[in-house]
Order: sequence, then structure tokens, then C-alpha cells
Amino acid sequence: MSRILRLAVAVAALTVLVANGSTSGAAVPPPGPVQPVPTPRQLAWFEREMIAFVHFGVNTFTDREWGTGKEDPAIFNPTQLDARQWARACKAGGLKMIVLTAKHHDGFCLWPSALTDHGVKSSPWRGGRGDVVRELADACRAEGLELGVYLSPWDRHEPTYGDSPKYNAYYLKQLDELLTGYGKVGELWFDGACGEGPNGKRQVYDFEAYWAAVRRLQPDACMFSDVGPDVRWVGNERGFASDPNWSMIDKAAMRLGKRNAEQTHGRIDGPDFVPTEVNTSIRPGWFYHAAQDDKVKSLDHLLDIYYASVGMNGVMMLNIPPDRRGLFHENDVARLREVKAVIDATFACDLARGKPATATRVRGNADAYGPAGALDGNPDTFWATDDGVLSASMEVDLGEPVTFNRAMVREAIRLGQRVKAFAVDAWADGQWKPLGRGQTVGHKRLLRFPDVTASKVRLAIEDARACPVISAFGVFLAPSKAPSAST
Ligand code: FUL
Repeated sequence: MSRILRLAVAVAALTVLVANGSTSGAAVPPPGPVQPVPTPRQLAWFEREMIAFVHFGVNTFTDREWGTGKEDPAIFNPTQLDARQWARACKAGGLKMIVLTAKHHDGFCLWPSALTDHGVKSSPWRGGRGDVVRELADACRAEGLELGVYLSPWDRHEPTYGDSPKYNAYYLKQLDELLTGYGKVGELWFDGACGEGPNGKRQVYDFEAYWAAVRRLQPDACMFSDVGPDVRWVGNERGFASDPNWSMIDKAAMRLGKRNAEQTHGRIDGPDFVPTEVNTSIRPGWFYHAAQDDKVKSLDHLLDIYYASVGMNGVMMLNIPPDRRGLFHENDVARLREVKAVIDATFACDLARGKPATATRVRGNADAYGPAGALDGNPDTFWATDDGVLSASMEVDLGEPVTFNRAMVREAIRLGQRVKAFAVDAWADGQWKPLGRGQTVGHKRLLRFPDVTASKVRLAIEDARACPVISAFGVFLAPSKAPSAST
């Protein structure tokens, strides 16, 4: 056989091998992790995908966004407070956790803190014996949700605020009360806002000590602040992450309480894994204002936010503020149901699931790493290439022309975020038609495009930090009309 012929035979054999994924059993090592990688608590946080924020307190009764700290506790008197109603509404909206403002900047405590009288214990609500944190913790447990806590470091009421060591000790004791008295806490939300104390001095927060206390008392809890340590702010309150969205940052180069250039996009070479939590409110304000009852974000707006947060390698955190009754307003409750109904209807059926597929490159030509691993609905299996192979594509045979308008791509993020550029195309009318492209993928990347009817769909990884490891590729048909949300 001539050299050229031998080469041609070898290439043909390899092509058949790759197309059929026919080598099996060979001990091909899985891809190694690319640092930095997420911690188990960050992986659990990613899986929640959608969580709730609840702003409630004296501002609810003064119609303000920021209290002064001089509010009379007597104004706090919700007439029908029912944390179970909040939890049911969140569950019906697909939200997995509720993060409550146990204390906002006004210093008013929604639990009976032993450290101050400024809180529910000085209010007429439940005769001064009420505890909103307790009621919410119980409601979350009953509905199968997790509890999270927002404890504002900025405190406009507390007299020691501004006397840094004294106030830090006060804050740590409050943290202790919340982290030891209410069972498991899934997330701590640290707001970077900082003002001057009554002595005219600027408070210096001891975040290192706060974070150490959380690790000690609630080791599974994720901590949010502008710069982590576990999850970071996305740099806006409109609910949008943008491409690229690297989960990596350089913590040492970032400053808390300052706007950091890396917040929004992260950085490809960041040494720390700190993904984005995308917080926004269902209404214009964080707190309830009756004048905003008809300004609840539209279904389309909230779906845009979903695609730009969950679908952009982040977690969506949606604030729903209880009203003066202590209930979520009917408009907000209805909207939450609508959002979940559309998301459920859209992603109920993955049209690529289990379909035959080929790939231009497969790690070690081993079955275990073939494209089927991205189509089996199992997050633990994946399609991967050999180390150093940074571009490759997989093609799914849909069997017959099917109509779809959404695509989903996921990386096996536990091995590190890798993809730098990708594209999705469909085989329609005898040619490849581009459906969408992007830079980062991460935990989950969703693409929206007009209806396309195609018999094949292709995912091309065009560039990556290391060999791509794709745990899911799917296509879906979002309903053209919102389904009924009356369950
Ligand atoms: C900000 C606060 O100042 C707002 O009142 C709100 O709590 C928002 C989520 O964070 O920093």
C-alpha cells in the first residue's frame, strides 16, 4: 500500500470510529480540572437557579427605600403577616430560597435581637412577641425552601456605628443570633453600602471576621457581596448578566464597596471562582409602595431577566416585597406563577434528548466521552475532547424536521469554566443556518431565536481555555402563547 493510501485508510477508519464512538473499555482518563473550580457549596448554589429576595421592615410603613434609623418601632404593624403565603408564592414561581432583610440600613430588626430594642420586640405586632425570621424559617421548612439572611452592615440607628471595633462586635453578635437560632441558613447577603456614624466617623467593616463567623457557624452557606467570597454582584440591579460572563475574578485586585470593572464580566484568567448572583426586584422599588402595584414587571420582562441571568451563567435573585398587610400583593403572586408556567412549558421537552450524534473530535475516541454524554440528561456525563483540542463540533440528528426556538448548552462546571466561543447552527432547507453564538457558557447558557424547522442541529465549540467538557446540549420549543398559570 502506498503511504498516501495507508494514510487515507487510517483517516477513514478514524472517521468511522469517531462517528460511531466505537472504542470502548479503553482506560481513557477523564479531563482533569482547570483551576479555579467551584466548591460544593457553589455547585449547590448554581443548582438553585432562581431565588427570592424579600425586603420588608419599617420602610414598608413609611413608603421609603432607605430609612433614617429614627423610625418609631410602633409603625411596624402588619395586619395579616403570613410568611407561609410568601413561601407558597415563591415555590409556585420556581424560587428555591428566600433571603430576608432581617435588618436593613435603618437598623430595625425583624427578629427579637437581644442587642437592641430597635425592632419587632418594641412594635405592637404580635404584642411585641413576634419574630419574622422565625415565621419565615418555619414557612420555608414547611414548603421545602431554603432560608437566606440579609443583615445590613450599614446601620443608621445603632449608636456604636462608626466606632469601628465596637460596632463590628455588635454586628458579629447579631450574626451569631441569626446563624445559631433558626436552623440551616443557605445564604448570607452582605450589602456593601456604608455611611457615616453619629460620631462623624466612617465605619470600617471587618468583613474578614464576619465571613469567618459564617464559615464557622453555617459552613454550607454561600456568602454574597460585591466581590464574594462565594458569589458576586453582577454590577447592576436590572437583572442582566452579559457575555462574556466568567465565573472567575481576581479577589485581591477588587475592592468591596467600589464598582469594579471585573464585576460584570469576570476575567478569563481570574484565580478565584466567584460566580454572579443577579439581583433585581419584581417592582421598581426594593420595598413595597402601593403606588407601584401596577408597575409589577411584565411576564416578558421577567423572562428576559431569566434568560440574561440563569441563561447567562448566573443565578436569578428576584425581590418580592410584602405589603403593609404582611402579604405578597396579588399582582406579584400572579406574575410569579406565570413565569414558572412559561419556563416549565418551554423546557419540558428536550427535542435533542437521546438522539444519535457525531462529533469531529472525541476524547481518546472513547464512548464514554462521545456526544451522547451531552444528550442523555445526566449532568455527570459529558462530551469532551483530548487535552489541547480546543475546538470541535457535535451534530445531532433529530430524525425528522422539528421546530424549535431555544438552545441550551452547559459545561461540566465542576471541572472549571472553559468555553471562550461557541455557535449553534441548524440544518434547514439544505444548508446550515446560524441560530446564535456567544462567548462564555459556564453552568448554563440559553439562546433564543425565531422558530426554525430543522432535521439536524450543531454545536460548535470554537475556542476554549482547555479541552471543552460539555454536559448538556438541548433544543426546545417555547410556546408562542403563555400557558395558563392557574394551578
Ligand atoms: C442596596 C441597598 O442600598 C438597597 O436598599 C437594596 O437593599 C439593594 C438590594 O442593595 O445596596
